[in-house]
Parts: sequence; C-alpha cells; structure tokens
Amino acid sequence: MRCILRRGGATYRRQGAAMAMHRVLITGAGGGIGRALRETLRGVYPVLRLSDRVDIAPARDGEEVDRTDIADMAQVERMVAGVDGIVHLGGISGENGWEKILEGNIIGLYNVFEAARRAGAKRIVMATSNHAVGFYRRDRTIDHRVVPRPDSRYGVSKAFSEALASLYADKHGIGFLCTRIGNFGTRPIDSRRLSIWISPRDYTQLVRIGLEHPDIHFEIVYGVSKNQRSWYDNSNAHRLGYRPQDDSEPYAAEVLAAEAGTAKDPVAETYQGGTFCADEFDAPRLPD
Ligand code: 15L
Repeated sequence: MRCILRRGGATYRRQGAAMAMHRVLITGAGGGIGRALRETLRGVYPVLRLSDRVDIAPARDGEEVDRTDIADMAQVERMVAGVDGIVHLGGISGENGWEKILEGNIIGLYNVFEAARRAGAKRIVMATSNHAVGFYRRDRTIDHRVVPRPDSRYGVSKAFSEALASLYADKHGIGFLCTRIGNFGTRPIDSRRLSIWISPRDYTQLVRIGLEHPDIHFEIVYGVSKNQRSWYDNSNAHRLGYRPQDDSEPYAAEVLAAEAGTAKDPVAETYQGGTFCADEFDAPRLPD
C-alpha cells in the first residue's frame, strides 16, 4: 500500500509493506454491518472467522463460524486464538440500560482487547460511534482530536473503547483504527443521517485500511462517506489513504421531502447525536 505519512510536520512517502493478515475475526458478525462485511471481505483474507453470540449462517469456503458471548473471558480466549486482526463490532449497538452496556461494551470489550493481547493479535478495527461525540452542535465541524462528548450511556461506552484502545496501543503495541461510525446502510434514512451516512463499500475500505495499512498505532477516524453535509473533518482518514466513493446528496431531496411537516425535537435538532441527545434530557438549558 502506498502511503503518505506525516510525522512532526514533515511529510514523507514510502512504499510500506501491508500488514500480513491470514485469519481475520469479525465479532458481532450477525449484525447489519457484520453481515455486509462478511460478503465484502469474502476472499480478501485467507480465513474469515465470524463470531456472534447468536447462531449465524454456516461457514462457507474460507470461513469459520463461532458462537461466543464476549462477557465470558474463557469463550473470548477461544474466539481470538490464532487471529491476526479483529474487526470488533460485537456488544450493544445503541442506547440501553446500564447493566447491558456494562456487560457488552465495557466487560465484553475489555475481554476482547485483553484476550487479543494474550493471543498476539496485531490489529484491531474498533467500531466506535458518532455517539461518543454526539453532544457537539451541528454547526461545529469536528475532527479526530476533539474530546469526547458522549450523548448516552452507549456513547460513554464508545468513548471508553477509544481510551482502552489507546492504552492497548501504547502499552502493548496493538495497532488500532477506531472508526467513529455514523450510520451504516445502503442509503441514508433521514436528515441527520445525510450528514453521517456511510455506505458498505466505503466502510469496507476503512476496515481494510485499519487491518492492512503498514503504519497504524492508534488512530481515530470518522466512519462516514464523502457526504457534502458532513459535520466531520475526516482528514485523518484521508491521510491514511481513505478515498470514499459515496455521498448522501443524491438522496437528500427525497429524504427531506419525506420529513417535511414532521415535528422536530429542539434538543435532537441542535446536536449531532440527534435523538440520543434528546432521550432522557432534563438539563435546564441546552449545553454550548
Ligand atoms: C450508532 O452508533 C448505532 O450503532 C446505530 O444503530 C445508529 O443508531 C447510529 O449510531 C446512528 O447514529 O444513526
């Protein structure tokens, strides 16, 4: 992979060797993103190990299917044995009660990173979320350097995942690409998603950068397509070679027409996290 790397202000080019990935594990493989990656990454690596806590479709050539509850360390150790890279999509994928978030996104996350360290995994692509920074206002353009402003218990767990990834990169040398995913799907589904949508092919490109780029230590990028209405400065992803193909704009007229006349929540409309910010909101004023 040809890369342009910037260090201490100096720009230099080098022809780095891509990371060798023989067996790649996808956790949460039964979810929407996992099912899509199962197809788009088919044949890209010699072995795809697909894991979820529920049964998923049987293994085909080049696949291994696994069933693991990530809250159970013994199961997680079996799940990660022999893998070079991990795409961690498992856990709770939206707001929930604290007990569920704790089990799936704090304990389960720790188990995956710690077992990966013990097993010698080299790379982890982490599915973090726009909800780690959901309380930034929509009139702000934010980059990968902003401090987290979670909009939910779920968002807090995603900020935790970024902090844990930083620790495991610095202390143990696992390379992490933390992808703050906006909204993954074949098309944007509402006006907020026009700003944060990512298509399956664009997310696949980011995942491959995370697994294969020769020089990744700890990076945060936004998992979004090249949407004209984006709230993100995704220059860190571009620096790593990300060249998104899709833009939500061709869907905008239809999406906005479908929403015309519907009541809007002022909290949800002010912040990037939308309804995740509005749910349970009872502060006396809107935060800056
Ligand atoms: C997320 O992080 C969730 O995993 C997904 O289900 C959507 O709610 C998405 O954010 C979004 O903000 O649309």
